Amino acid sequence: MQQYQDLIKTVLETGSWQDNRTGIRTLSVPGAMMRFDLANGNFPAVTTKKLAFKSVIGELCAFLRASRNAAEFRALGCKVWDQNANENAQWLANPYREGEDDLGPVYGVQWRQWPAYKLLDADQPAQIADAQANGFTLVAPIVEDGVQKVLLYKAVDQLRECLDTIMHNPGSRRILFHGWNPAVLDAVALPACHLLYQFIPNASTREISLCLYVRSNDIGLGTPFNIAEGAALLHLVARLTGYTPRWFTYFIGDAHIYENHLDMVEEQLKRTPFPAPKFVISDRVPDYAKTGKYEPEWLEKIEPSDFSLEGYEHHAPIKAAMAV
Ligand code: THF
Repeated sequence: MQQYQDLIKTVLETGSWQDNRTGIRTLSVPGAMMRFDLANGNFPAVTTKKLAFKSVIGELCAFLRASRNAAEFRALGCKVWDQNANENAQWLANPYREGEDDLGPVYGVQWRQWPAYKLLDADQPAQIADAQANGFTLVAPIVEDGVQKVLLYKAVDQLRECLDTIMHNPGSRRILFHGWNPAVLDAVALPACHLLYQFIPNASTREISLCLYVRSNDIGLGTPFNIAEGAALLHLVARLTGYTPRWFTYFIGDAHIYENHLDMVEEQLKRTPFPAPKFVISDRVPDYAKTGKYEPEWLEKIEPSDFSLEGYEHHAPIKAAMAV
């Protein structure tokens, strides 16, 4: 993955020191982009150290199941949420934290169950009926400034709606889901870092691409993880909708290297990247291109063992501490 090497170089050569919430300063660059071609099963795994692939896939499975609890991430093979759940003093004191291992309504909850409310005038029956036809349920009547209103609620499965649109309206340029919900920022262990996912299918080439925006990215630890996760998600969505994964474009807002990761990234620059491995999804997972049967419920049914890498050549693992 030459592009990861280039990103490290750019930050080392042009970055500025910055203070942040963690107390460990970073070398930061405002704005970066990488673009990976996933044709032929190519998978953008970092090779200049060992990628914790099982952990990446465990995290993705937990997100797909709308998990908000670090114990569930651990059960799926991913330990990287333990510290954010149980070691951040601010979060420990947050009244929204529901006990040991709770993370609040993070990523997957927003992907699969974004809480949506409508407050409609009671004398607008057509609006109320339309909302109900679209899955909103009546929560309560409310009087606001002397006007009778009704409050309606729906948990929006943004990701499922993306798949439905890929199936039924692939020319849409609105096939996206968002992790940044301003209404819950006060109630999560960590506001979403990778937060905007846009799928771009092409009905004539039968290829599907993904643009991902990450507001803040820890290049030493988070970037390899999040690149792999986005690519795995694109492969899965492609499988379930009958497309071939193609371009994965990865945009970063604040791209930074923590001061205590400098030795690690400098060591990685001395290493020569290996060719990309192939990504394999088990035969258990239906391939729409072969079955012609649309089965989006596999988003939740997927197990970590359904994903693997073939021919993954990499340099020795490097351990590094996560800033909390
Ligand atoms: N906080 C910080 N400081 N950096 C991040 O990248 C980050 N995340 C998530 C939330 N908070 C963050 C957590 N994701 C690792 C990987 C991803 C993380 C956090 C930590 C990590 O330590 N990776 C090691 C070992 C992983 C393992 O063995 O399971 C690695 O070598 O990759 C950004 O999403």
